[in-house]
Amino acid sequence: MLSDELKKRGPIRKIGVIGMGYVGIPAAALFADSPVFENVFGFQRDSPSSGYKIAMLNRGESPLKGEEPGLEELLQKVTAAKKFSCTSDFSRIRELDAVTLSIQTPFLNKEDLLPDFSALMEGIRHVGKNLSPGMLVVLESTITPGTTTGIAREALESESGLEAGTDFALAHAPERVMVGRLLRNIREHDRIVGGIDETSTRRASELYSPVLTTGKVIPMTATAAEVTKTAENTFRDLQIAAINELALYCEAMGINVYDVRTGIDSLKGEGITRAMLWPGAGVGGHCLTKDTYHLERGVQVLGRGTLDYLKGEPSLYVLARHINDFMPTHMFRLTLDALKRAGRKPKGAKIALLGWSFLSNSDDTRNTPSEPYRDALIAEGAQVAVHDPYVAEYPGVPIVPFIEDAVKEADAIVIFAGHHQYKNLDAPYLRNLTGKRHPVIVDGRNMLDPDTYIGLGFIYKGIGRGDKNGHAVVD
Ligand code: SAJ
Repeated sequence: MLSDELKKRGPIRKIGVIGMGYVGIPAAALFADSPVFENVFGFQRDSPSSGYKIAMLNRGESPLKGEEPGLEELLQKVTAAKKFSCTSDFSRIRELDAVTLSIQTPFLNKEDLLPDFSALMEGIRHVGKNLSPGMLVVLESTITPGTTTGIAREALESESGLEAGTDFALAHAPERVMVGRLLRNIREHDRIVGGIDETSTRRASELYSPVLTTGKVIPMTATAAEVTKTAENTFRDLQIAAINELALYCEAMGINVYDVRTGIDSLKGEGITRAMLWPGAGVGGHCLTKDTYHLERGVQVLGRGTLDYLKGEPSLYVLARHINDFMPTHMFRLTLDALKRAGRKPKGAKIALLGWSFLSNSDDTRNTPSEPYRDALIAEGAQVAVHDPYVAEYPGVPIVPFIEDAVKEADAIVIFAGHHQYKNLDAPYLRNLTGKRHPVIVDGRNMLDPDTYIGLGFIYKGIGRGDKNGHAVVD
């Protein structure tokens, strides 16, 4: 019986975290900082691309890019106290009471949207080979519903010869961290903890409770935890798609979507919420662009054909993905319409693309919506100069350091990211830089005041600005 094995083993004292990335590192540091636990190993493959992290972490230095408040100090503290060390020797897993896996699960490619679990399965096999009775295994990676009780459980059992739920505890506790707030998120967010059985859920709760400050453990089954994680991002993507579609409607009806948003949002009262998000040039990142497809695969695999749904209709959530992925195309069409009004064809035109990262005031470029937009313009023979104050480089895409380098002689200026710097651009200065009587300006993130630009002779287009997009050109 698992409860007997856990009783024999006693409370969790020694922990392992596999995958020293932006999820594993803060998790390991927080476990190590808890007086409840005795020792934490961070496991990192000594691979050419990330083996360097091992030495860095053992010096108490964080290999993560960008600001992570408190992380470096915490790593210094726990390494100095010899409560945390990093190793590539996976055989040391056998010394542990609990091990978590925070290994990335990217999609193989954008087309078939099949997740690449190879790195995660390699980590799982390492655990299986070193598993002993009474241990707890927790998957933190974002995974397709059905993975914990499916391929993960099977791999652990076949590698170890032990049985999940009888000899060892197995659970899924999805990460909910945002870069820039890693430690705070782990301490303050509620933690979904889903075991393959009650005993596993309880054991996993013992592991996470000590690191939570304001957050609480929310227990459920492993599969419910997998669905919670993927669906919480699916719903955010859906909310964004809902207001993106409304923005397109408002453009077609000649009204300002932001007036409508303010109006709808004014409906207040107990339990009344419309959770209106913001329309924009598209949805990027590695969460919202993927998690819907994890959820969809989950219901196909686990649902085993028992799903009762509208015959022949696409999933609402996949349709939401398609609407959000349409927004860069809409930006492309707005640009071409405006160029046409300026008497220009895209061929040979110069476009200043402002914003390459997928998120405002961030350097994160994963799945940026700016990329399909740039590709479409280049296919039309336009020249695209990309500027982004946070992004220094991107494979195959030259990024100019100064906005002037992008805007000089440009036929169109197009805003894709809501970076602070783009909030108060100097319109007359920009117009002079273009050297055009009627330069185009396309605002993908509601950063600009349309009348300022229209009054200067710009040809303006804005997402959701049906009230301005057909404006008369001012000479
Ligand atoms: N976006 C919009 N309109 C909005 C909000 C976002 O177009 O109203 C776009 C952004 O420009 C970006 C994309 O959507 O291109 C994603 O933005 P995001 O704010 O959702 O940021 P992410 O992708 O980093 O999402 C993360 C997720 N966190 C985790 O997975 C742990 C998500 O669950 C969080 O809700 C989100 O951060 C957050 O709220 O900050």
